[in-house]
Amino acid sequence: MYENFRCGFICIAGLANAGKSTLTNALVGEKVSIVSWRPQTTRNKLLGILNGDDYQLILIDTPGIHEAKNRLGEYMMRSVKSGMKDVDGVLYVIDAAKGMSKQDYEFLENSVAKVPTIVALNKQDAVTRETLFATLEKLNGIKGIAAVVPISAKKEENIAPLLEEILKALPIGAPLYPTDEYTVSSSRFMASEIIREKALYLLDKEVPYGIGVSINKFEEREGTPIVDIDADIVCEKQSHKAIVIGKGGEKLKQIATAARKDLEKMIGEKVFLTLYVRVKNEWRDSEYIMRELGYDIKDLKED
Ligand SMILES: Nc1nc2c(ncn2[C@@H]2O[C@H](COP(=O)(O)OP(=O)(O)OP(=O)(O)O)[C@@H](O)[C@H]2O)c(=O)[nH]1
Ligand SMILES: [Mg+2]
Repeated sequence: MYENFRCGFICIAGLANAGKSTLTNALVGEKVSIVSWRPQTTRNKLLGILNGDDYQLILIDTPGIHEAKNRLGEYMMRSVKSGMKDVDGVLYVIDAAKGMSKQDYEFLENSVAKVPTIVALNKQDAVTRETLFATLEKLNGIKGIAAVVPISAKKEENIAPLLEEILKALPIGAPLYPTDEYTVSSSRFMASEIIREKALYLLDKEVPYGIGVSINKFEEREGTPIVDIDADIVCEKQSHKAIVIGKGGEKLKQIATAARKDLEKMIGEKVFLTLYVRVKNEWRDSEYIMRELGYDIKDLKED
């Protein structure tokens, strides 16, 4: 039944803020990963599944490559490594506005030697043709790249030709996930990510980087189309707590209102969202609290 069917895993990698999650969502056609203008938005590897008539493309969105400064950063970099394990191909995303860096070269040299590697030169909408061509030229100098496709993930430009190149890397095989699903993330996890996304947008300076979210309650009220969600916004310092709450609770209210709207869209029911703010000192260096916040810390220990 599946003789001509293709199915495989493609890891999406690149520097922080390159547009990996925006591209994941554009390819899947659904919001699988949260997006923000801040680097280090994605903290876990996440699956996005695109089901076609004769293929199932399983995308692994990963955290942006950066120099880890704490245990959370180390965990994120381990997630990239683990996301690259046993994949059928790599989709490497470069921000055309930033051009090629030493880290991009290093990653690509290493990747092309191992698996089919496709490059998405992203944010073509934000640069001149000259800038775009200069980077394309540099990429041409790297031997072994399967394809380079200039795109705009945000404006959904050139996504179809990119998809065509990606599908070439998939082996013949039956689907590995149900063909009517686009993610395997739980609703609880998605809810925590949506709340974190709003915190990333609405908080300033270093505060949003130290935010974690844990869902304490996610329950449908019996006999009603209403879902109650209680969540903790965890921050790193006592002084941050006051900032997250804001004057007269205004900031927390803004975060809750924005998150509730997205949660209602995701769940398709009315949501009552209650947010609490808690301080867990320097939690980004505590494996214990990271585990409490749902980070699958065993990734940190794997090699
Ligand atoms: N102009 C422009 N901006 C884009 C494009 N794609 C993504 N962005 C923006 O770039 C920023 C980062 O996007 P993300 O998708 O979160 O980037 P990421 O690579 O997943 O980032 P990390 O998870 O932090 O590594 C956001 O502000 C996006 O709106 C694009 O094609 N054009
Ligand atoms: Mg991301």
